[in-house]
Amino acid sequence: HIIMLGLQVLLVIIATRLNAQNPLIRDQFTADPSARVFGDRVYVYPSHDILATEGRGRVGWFCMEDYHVFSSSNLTDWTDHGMIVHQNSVPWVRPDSYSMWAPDCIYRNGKYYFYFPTMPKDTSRVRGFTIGVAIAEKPEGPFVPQPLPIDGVRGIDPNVFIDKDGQAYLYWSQGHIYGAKLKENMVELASGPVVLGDLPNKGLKEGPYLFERNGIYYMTYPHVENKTERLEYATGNNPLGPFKITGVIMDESPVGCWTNHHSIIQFKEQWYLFYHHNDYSPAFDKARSIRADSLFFNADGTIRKVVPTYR
Ligand code: FUB
Repeated sequence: HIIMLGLQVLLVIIATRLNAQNPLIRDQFTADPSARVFGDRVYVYPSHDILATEGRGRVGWFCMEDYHVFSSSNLTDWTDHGMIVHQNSVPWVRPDSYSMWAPDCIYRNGKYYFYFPTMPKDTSRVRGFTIGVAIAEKPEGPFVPQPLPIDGVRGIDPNVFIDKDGQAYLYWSQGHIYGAKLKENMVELASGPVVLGDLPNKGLKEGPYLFERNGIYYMTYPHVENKTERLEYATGNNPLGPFKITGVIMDESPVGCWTNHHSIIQFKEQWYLFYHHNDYSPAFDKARSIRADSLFFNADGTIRKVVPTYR
């Protein structure tokens, strides 16, 4: 009896601990988590949802003015390193846009490159969203924004991948998913953008995230055909495809957050999916919270569906 009781207490503690993990950040809204392993910590670069008010953004819509970065050594205790980029600190950004949407960050040759989509003041080159870069020497900054956005890019949701041969790629979305090679300097395109045309042609696709495992390139993306986004993936032998639509990573949310946006990392031998949901704002799905769950592969390299731990 004592052993059984002890086991039950242990299970309750474990269950409480696991449940306690999501959402990851509890004192502010966060979305679109781009997770990266730098050294022995996980760094997450999310969007930072705030609530629009008259004169601050568009009421009822996404509203974001800055980015924070968070890090953890155990995926449970998170350090907020504070604000790293604000719309007012980037010379080319329209200060009244409140559109600092889903970012990404990557390490190369001693520097950290932070990519973010937002609206430019000068619409003569690009109307709508474009993508900028800020550079730091440490993952938590300070980040110095480049004076201009990346030439030749129109769209949102940047994602960067560096292949084994050192070639870097930038992906983004604008109705479809686009990809292009980046120059060694990480702030200019080295090739013209191509549409990744083998992905679903019906419904909105956005939030591309590419990773490689055992020689398979996984192009993963949120895709909405009905009401909410489903995380799907396609696989190929090359970072720019061709890709073959392969499966679903996470089903549509049954409880009404129309966006989902993710990243996938391996940390200490375990793979994880980072994503978001409107846990702390059930009535308004543009105030979101980031989450993470373990992700597993089958022997043939396909991904087992992740079932979120909604409460
Ligand atoms: O966070 C604003 C937008 O919502 C992102 O750019 C999309 O991926 C979706 O999550």
